[in-house]
Amino acid sequence: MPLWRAAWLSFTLVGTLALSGCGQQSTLDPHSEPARQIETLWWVMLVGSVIAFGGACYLLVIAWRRPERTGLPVVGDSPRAIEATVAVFGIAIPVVALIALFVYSNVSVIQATEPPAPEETAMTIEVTGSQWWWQVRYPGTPAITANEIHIPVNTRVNIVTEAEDVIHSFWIPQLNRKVDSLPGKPNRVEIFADEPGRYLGSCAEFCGVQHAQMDVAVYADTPERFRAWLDNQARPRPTPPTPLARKGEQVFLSKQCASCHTIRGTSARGEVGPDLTHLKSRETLGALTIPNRKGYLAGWVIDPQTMKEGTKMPALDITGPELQALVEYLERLR
Ligand code: HEC
Ligand SMILES: [Cu+2]
Repeated sequence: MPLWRAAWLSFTLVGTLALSGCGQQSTLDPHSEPARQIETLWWVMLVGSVIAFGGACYLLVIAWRRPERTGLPVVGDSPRAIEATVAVFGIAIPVVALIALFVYSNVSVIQATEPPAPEETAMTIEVTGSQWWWQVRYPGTPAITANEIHIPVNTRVNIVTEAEDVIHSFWIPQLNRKVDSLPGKPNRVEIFADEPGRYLGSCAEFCGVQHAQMDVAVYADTPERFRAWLDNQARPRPTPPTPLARKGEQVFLSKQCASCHTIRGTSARGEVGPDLTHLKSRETLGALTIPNRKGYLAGWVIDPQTMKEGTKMPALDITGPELQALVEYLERLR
């Protein structure tokens, strides 16, 4: 294969691989100042490594095409010149480059992405990772939800993250750096979004079978929408409006559901699974695994293990009419 074809083929392959990493969870589409700093660092490192790699490839190609030639191009073959070249390219340039990168990333990027003092941010949200979902609390209000974090747009928000069981990691690439969620040791990160929208993240530390389906979404809303959302989340569950929904609540409270889930306004106080008080206000179920629509919800309740294999919610013995009532009830939890 001629050289140019080999070069073109590898360029295409590498390009395809690189682009397949692009999507919504991209560091290269930043929506906050810290995320922009991280993006700049990414480009600086890419350009630097392309120059270094390109130089090395150039020398290899020269050596390969002119095997009969002795010494180095330009430098020639005097031993002193060769030693000096090795010293410059093998020691001086790498040392300078690494020190420069160290100083730049530590002084500039790490500082910029460091969490500010909590009193400098408008609000705090507590995010706790469990196998395999995220609990989201708004301290100072009774609001508790799961996997879908709402924040006001253009507002600095202090995230305090911990884990319930094993180590997880919280990362919204478009908004800021990654922080580990550790059992018993809270970590903080600021999130800020400069535009309304949905910003996706995933658990970024392997944490067991369903690590790959432990996603999280940040919704940046206008301040009014956010206020309305939070006020609603803080309320107890809406009273079941129909007889079937009332029956559903009875089923929920008499089955094991209530020992794992909380529904504020009822006697259900379980803390193993997500708070379901306003379940229907979420767009997804099972940490963004399935859409929150009636059919999926019924499927989840009757057979969670098929929807998300290994999930900590067991399949319970539920009859058809009980399932119907349960779904009617859960669908009303807005
Ligand atoms: C042993 C504890 C346990 C029991 C019992 C249990 N669940 Fe769950 N449930 C969980 C856990 C844990 C999750 C989170 C699963 C995940 O995302 O991996 C969950 C998730 C859910 C969700 C999705 C919530 C969301 O926002 O993603 C619904 C709905 C739900 N359970 C309803 C029920 C109902 C109805 C019952 C009773 C028939 C029930 N659960 C019984 C532990 C339990
Ligand atoms: Cu994980």
